[in-house]
Amino acid sequence: MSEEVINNIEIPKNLRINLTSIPPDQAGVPLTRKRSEGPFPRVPNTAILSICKHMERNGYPKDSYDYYDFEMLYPSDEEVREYFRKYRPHLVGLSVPISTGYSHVKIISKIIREELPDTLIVMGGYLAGSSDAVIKCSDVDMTVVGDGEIAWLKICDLMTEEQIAAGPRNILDEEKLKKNKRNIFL
Ligand code: B12
Repeated sequence: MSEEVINNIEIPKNLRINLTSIPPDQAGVPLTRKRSEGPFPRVPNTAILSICKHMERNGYPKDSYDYYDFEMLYPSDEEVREYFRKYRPHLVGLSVPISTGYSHVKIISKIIREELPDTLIVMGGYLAGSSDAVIKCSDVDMTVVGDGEIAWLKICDLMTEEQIAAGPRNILDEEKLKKNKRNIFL
């Protein structure tokens, strides 16, 4: 069991975290042109860049997470399924900067849940203003409202080797959450 120890937090070597950008377009409506064909350079999802930087600052190595730029790539449902089937993240963070991304959240979270029943799916961004609807009507497990860097890091820190073995979604167990000293609710 070789683990890196940085700032008293043991980061499992096999930890796989995914961050996915969700676009504002309605799911099922094809794009009129590729994102790369637009007249202006495209800025990647700033929230994900900021969250990744925060993880990096706190000792998470680059090979512990992957940024899936769904917004840029605009893959088909089958390609999304293939990506998650191959990468098999323990923790997924969907970033929805514009609330109209809801239809994509429903579809993508369903695909992830079908492929990875034990994976914890978290959602952040402006759509978190409608957290009740998201939690009730999609396969998202948990939402983060407001700035996400600190909350996200706390969720990542919960992904210990034991937690991964027990199933990352097990942290949703109320009793375990109460016992957990690193409270994720800010
Ligand atoms: C910069 C910006 C843009 C840039 C985006 C650059 C980029 N690619 O990221 C550009 C100019 C491209 C843009 C375009 C648009 N934008 Co804009 N934009 C903003 C602005 C001014 C700042 C957003 C930002 O980058 N913040 C800095 C980052 C670091 O923080 P953040 O995005 O807030 O994310 C934090 C949290 O939300 C959370 N979080 C986010 N994702 C996740 C994921 C996880 C897992 C977790 C845990 C947390 C988390 O943590 C993050 C870090 O603290 C906001 C207004 C504002 N002041 O917030 C409007 C805003 C987001 N935009 C808005 C809109 C409507 C649009 C457009 C639809 C406009 C249009 N008609 O074309 C387009 C859509 C473009 C697109 N493809 O998504 C609205 C969204 C309204 C809503 N409630 O849905 C906002 C709120 C402005 C407004 N008040 O109307 N935008």
